[in-house]
Amino acid sequence: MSDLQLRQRQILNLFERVAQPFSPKPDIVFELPEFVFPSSVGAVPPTGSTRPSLSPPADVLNIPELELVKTVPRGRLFSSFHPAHREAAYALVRIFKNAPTVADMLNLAAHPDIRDQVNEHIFVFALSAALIQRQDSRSLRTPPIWEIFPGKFFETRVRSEAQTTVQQQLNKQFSVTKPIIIDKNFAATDRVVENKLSYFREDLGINSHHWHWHLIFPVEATADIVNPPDRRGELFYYMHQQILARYDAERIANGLARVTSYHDWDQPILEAYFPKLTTANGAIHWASRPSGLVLKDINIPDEEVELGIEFHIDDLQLWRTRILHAIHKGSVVKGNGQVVHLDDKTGTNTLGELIEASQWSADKLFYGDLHNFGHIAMCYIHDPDRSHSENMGVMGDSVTAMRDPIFYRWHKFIDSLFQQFKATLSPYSAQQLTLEGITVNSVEVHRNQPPTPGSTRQKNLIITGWQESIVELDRGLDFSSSTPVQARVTHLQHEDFSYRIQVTNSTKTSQDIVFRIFLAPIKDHSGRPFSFREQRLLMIELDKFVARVTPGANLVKRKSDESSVTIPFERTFRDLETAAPAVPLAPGGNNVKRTNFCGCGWPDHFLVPRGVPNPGMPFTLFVMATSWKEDRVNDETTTATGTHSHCTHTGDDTKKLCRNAASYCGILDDKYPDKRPMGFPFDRPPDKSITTLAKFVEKSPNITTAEIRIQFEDRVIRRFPQ
Ligand SMILES: [Cu+2]
Repeated sequence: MSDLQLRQRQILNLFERVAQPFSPKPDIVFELPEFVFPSSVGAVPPTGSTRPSLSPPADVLNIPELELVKTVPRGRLFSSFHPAHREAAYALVRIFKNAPTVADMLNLAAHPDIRDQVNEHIFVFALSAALIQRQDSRSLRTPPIWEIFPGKFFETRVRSEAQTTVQQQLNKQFSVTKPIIIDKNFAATDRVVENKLSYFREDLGINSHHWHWHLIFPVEATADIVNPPDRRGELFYYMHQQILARYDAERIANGLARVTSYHDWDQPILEAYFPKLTTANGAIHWASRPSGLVLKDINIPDEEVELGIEFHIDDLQLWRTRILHAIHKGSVVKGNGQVVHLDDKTGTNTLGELIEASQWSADKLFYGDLHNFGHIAMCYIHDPDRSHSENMGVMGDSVTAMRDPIFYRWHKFIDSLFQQFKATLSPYSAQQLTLEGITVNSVEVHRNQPPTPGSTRQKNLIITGWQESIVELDRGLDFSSSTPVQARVTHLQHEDFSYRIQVTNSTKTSQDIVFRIFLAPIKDHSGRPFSFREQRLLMIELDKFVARVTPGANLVKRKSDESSVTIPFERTFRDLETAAPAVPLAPGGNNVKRTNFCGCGWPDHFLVPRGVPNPGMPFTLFVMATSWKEDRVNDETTTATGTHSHCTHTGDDTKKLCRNAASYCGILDDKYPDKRPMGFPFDRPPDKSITTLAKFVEKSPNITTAEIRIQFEDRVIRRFPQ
């Protein structure tokens, strides 16, 4: 086993059954971490090792900061929106990051005083965060979050079925185990209209994306831990805005009105959510939120099992007022009195840090903690002072928050703050919206698959349907089992397709062109066509890439699975164990940046909305060409990473190594690879005279649009072999 393979297998081993005492695999050696131990402490060194082996003794580590980490007890739920929880988690990130080498970090993580004593959710959060942030661990991969914590994704029933499966195996009743079937509507019936969207809200990839995003862009990290990632606050705005655009398209396809903002905080919340999720052998459940509850002041005392938190809904009101004041005055004031103008370059970013709020907020005392405390108020709405000793609801955890319909209503409110700021900026000028010498004549989408019998190959048609994928549960369940336990989940999928863009370059030289591809529904749920003011907020970014365009006519082709927005379905624990390491452990080389960052990205299987059955749902496909020379940030981002990488690394290669999904996730330790505001050209309201999309594009030959249809077939389609 190479050094890299050993580290990879150690990580997988550490992430197995995290709620149970650690059990190292026979062929994986963990050693006592020398750097925190006096050499006299160890036991007898195993053969071939210079350091003592881990077991026995189970000593207590001599790390004072661990006290803070353990303020969130093992077995309890963890909230990345709760300030005291975040502090505890970041104390552990710091401990991991301070380990001299990756090997030291993993050995330390395996120590009983950490692995078996620290809250399991914090353990996974901190080790995942440290693996991403350390330069020397970039080539190592973490297993999918749904296999680490199946309890955050699958209903409690699955756990008991899994136990039965294991028992049958042990009794040898069946030689081949069948996967447990997970109903995509397990949490509710279609009798409640909101639940038509369960397949979106409870999707594995969507929730995993949200967890990874918040892991990569932490709120709490201090400067010694992580520098502010480039345009972090703006990404907070844009990534969540895009979630809303995608959710709205999905709602329209299901005959529902667009999501409404939740800003009347004394009004009852009518959309209920009953998660049916548990952890810790079913002993801890995520609370349900019945219809009709109203936000109340939060006053949770410090208890042995729960860290306290106290604030009033009035505080949220006050912070909202102060933020709106800043937006309409055009500046925020820092704690030291310094005025920061909200200009068109950095204003969105400044506001993002303020609204979320992160530790890079201009003044957290004054502008408060609006978005995070909203999550907290909603996750404790059923028991705001814990007088019933109830646990939090799913809104408290970034892994589960997107399951609840209120997540989208809350974020619609958060987005409305950004939109009020965007409305203060002047509309894009003709010069910003055109590109001299480049005409985009047309765009088409083509199905890659041969047409199904009875249908003819059609252009401008995308087919969606259901795909069944296998996930493994045995590494994440709370009981030990050497028997594989698989589950079969059903999720949305689409047939692969390609874009064909006809471009004329009337200049005399070749040009590197950025192609920006968006998609938006044309009509609302009642069939009324959207005005441009409405439609621009529904524009979903599908892809952004650079291609060289030579003088004269060009045909630019691009495959749907090369998107700068998406990542492929994550590999299982078992895949990662058996896969040969793809990249060297040592830093250096471009692929270092392209490895364990991969969990962040919109799931490829949700690249396009579901659409409706035959004849399909009409969408506008929008393509804009801008100049890479003007939009590029610096020379480094033009090669192996960033937008350009999507041209140079394609097909199998990107699937194996996992590409950057830079549009929503940026690039680790690098600049966001596009100088334009995120969401350009739809991020600002247009001039008042522009009421239709046709008017918006009429003076820009570098833009073209096409009407396409997305047709949903309510059957299982096969895309990747399982
Ligand atoms: Cu979020």
